[in-house]
Amino acid sequence: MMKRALITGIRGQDGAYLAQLLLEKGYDVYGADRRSSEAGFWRLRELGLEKQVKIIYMDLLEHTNVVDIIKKIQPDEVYNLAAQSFVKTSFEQPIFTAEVDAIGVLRILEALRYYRQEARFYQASTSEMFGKVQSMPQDEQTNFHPRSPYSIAKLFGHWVTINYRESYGMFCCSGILFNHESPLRGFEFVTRKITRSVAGIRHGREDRLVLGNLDAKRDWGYAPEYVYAMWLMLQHERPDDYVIATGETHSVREFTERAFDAAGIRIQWEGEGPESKGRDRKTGRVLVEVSPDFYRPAEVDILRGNPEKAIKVLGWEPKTRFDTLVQLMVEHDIRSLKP
Ligand code: NAP
Ligand code: G4F
Repeated sequence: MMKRALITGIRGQDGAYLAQLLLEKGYDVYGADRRSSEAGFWRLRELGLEKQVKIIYMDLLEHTNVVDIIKKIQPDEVYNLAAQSFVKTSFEQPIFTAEVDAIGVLRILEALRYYRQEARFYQASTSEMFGKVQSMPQDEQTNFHPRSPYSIAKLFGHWVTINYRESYGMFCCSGILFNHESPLRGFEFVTRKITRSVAGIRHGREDRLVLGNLDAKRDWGYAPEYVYAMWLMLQHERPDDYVIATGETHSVREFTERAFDAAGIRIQWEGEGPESKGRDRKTGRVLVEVSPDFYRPAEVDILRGNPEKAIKVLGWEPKTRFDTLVQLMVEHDIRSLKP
């Protein structure tokens, strides 16, 4: 019998890659969408999957809607990827973020507890929960210190997932995924903002790139490999929680420099903090500037994960390294912006 999977957040980066993986594996894939404009399906369209995923309407804010869908679909596996996922917005919309990212998880778990307890459940947890990091690198034992309404809401989702596993014996896994990027990444996140801007500058369509904190460091991996880890978690004989990361950390400044390199432009830095500037070494033109508009009220300065447990127990491994990731994103954006 064909396995039936329900993916929430189907319009997002991970939703698209996960749908692709599950379709390749022969699943019947239902994609839950909160229904906005048609244009939002650009990722599924880009992967040629629009007709293969069965789109159903489910908003995590609407309890009866969630219950109804779980009752109707009777999924074997549920991947909860839906979220207000932009950290900066969570400072502006903390209550909405908590409703979706914290209580939304509980709504799905309650629906499963009553109507489909045997389903396997994946919760999209995040390295942001480590926040002001308590040790380096971070693994499944590291204490959390969240620094945004987003990560506080996600921490609730993480613990309630564990609680339903421990209280009701449900097959619930929480994947603590570090940042993962791709040509399907949203344009508001720093990596895609950079690669898209670099491509625009290269084609003469943009003047300069304006960023926030250049010194923040992240452990950046490649999204298609990370959705594979989600699937592996639900195939294992026991439900558990796993850190998924590359084990490397790089600054926003390094990402920017590599991205310009990949477009054949060498950057020379000058100044500190908000006074930082990046100039084209050849022409002296300013290509990168800093604006405090992109700073956050509380920042996560550095993240670096230790994926040893996932490597040992799940047989997962990160393959795409930093330079390759930057290169493939820049090349994609240069191609797609070509006049
Ligand atoms: P994404 O591109 O922002 O996708 C999130 C999706 O959730 C969007 O399609 C959005 O719908 C949907 N959504 C928002 N509110 C909803 C609601 N009330 N009901 C139903 N759907 C709703 O995020 P992503 O990068 O694919 O990440 C997937 C998940 O992993 C998220 O939960 C994120 O927080 C988490 N995560 C991501 C990373 C990363 O580096 N990418 C790392 C760790 C954890 P619309 O399209 O309609 O806005
Ligand atoms: O790309 P970001 O917005 O991602 P952030 O905040 O790390 O969150 C992402 O990864 C999390 C996993 O750790 C996910 F849970 C979450 O859903 C999301 O996918 O920002 C990365 C860093 C930050 O320190 C930010 O301050 O880049 C810094 N930054 C500097 N200039 C900027 C900018 N971020 C953005 N978005 N835009 C800028 O201009």
